[in-house]
Amino acid sequence: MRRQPFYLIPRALSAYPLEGAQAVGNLAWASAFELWDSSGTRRALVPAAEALSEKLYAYWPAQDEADRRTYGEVLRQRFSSPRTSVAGLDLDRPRIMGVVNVTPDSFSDGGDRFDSGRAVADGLAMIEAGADLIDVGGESTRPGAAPVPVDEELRRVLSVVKALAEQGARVSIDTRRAAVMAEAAAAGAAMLNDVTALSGDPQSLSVAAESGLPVVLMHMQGEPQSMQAAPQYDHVSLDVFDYLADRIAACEEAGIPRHRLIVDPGIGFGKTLDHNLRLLADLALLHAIGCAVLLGVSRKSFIAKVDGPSEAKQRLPGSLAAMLNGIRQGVQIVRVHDVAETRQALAVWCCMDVSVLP
Ligand code: 7PM
Repeated sequence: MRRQPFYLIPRALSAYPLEGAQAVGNLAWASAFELWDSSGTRRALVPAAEALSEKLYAYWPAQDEADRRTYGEVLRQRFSSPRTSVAGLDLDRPRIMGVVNVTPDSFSDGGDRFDSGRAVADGLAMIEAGADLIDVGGESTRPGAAPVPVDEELRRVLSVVKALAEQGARVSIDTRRAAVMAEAAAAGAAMLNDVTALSGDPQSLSVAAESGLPVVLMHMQGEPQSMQAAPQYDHVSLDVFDYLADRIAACEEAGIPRHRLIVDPGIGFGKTLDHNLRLLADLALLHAIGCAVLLGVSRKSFIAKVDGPSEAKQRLPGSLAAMLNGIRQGVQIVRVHDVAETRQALAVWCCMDVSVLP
């Protein structure tokens, strides 16, 4: 049995409000919804006006009339509630998060000295190229990656976070460790980004609450070392939705208000190709959680599985295509390695939005 009485997956998405369309987040409108019930069965595809009206309840047994009505009202509010700003960034348009990995593949001499000066320079170049945020990570979470000791992770990231923050950059720290979150916040980080959605360290919920910073809660099934062995889901989009909804509830209980939380489906984190493609097709479902949505598809291996073998740096066209699929579904933040190319793709995509044309 699933956790929600029903699920409405937004369909027929557009960048402007057609008659009867329902806002899904603040950057997209849905003119139809696919209805799924709590057993994970697809029930119908209906116009938005019908999906968010009393007619919706015709699809569910009478005995939970009150639950349906309450949940229907909750869903309407969650879809429509304003997504204002995070880390001082107004979410009135898609925002770019540039990735700075301070991990062995970024080591200049391949030894155990990494080049923090180069990491800072890369971050500043990304800001110049149009990044609104810089995500700094010291522990590779690629499939098969071994954990990095905390003090090694701190040694890698703190000087980079501090230097970038001092230059006025909005820095996000990509870590699952409470100690790294606390130190990075003290060094000037403006956002926490946790691939374990604050479940990977017993202290991280309290540290995140204490920090006052916005937090990206990402879905991952299993651990990086083994997550790609045999990913299993009943229905991947509904399962990821339920997990993120549970993590939001845990954060609210720990004193982190919903408006400081951002959700992320975790493409590539314990998912097969089919799971990743289904999540990308159903992304707009996540707006029903009522938080901003972040998407990370940049250079990920699903692109090579779709188009044929390629090195990470040869996956820019696929990265841009998957990123724009997210933008069409109202995603507010995209996590990318290629900032200038992403900025140009977004500029062209957004300028054809009829709501801005004269
Ligand atoms: C496989 C390939 C796994 C690449 C991980 C990666 C995300 C992230 C990373 C993401 C958020 C990489 C990533 N991916 N944080 N950190 N969302 N919030 O880019 O999708 O190397 S690591």
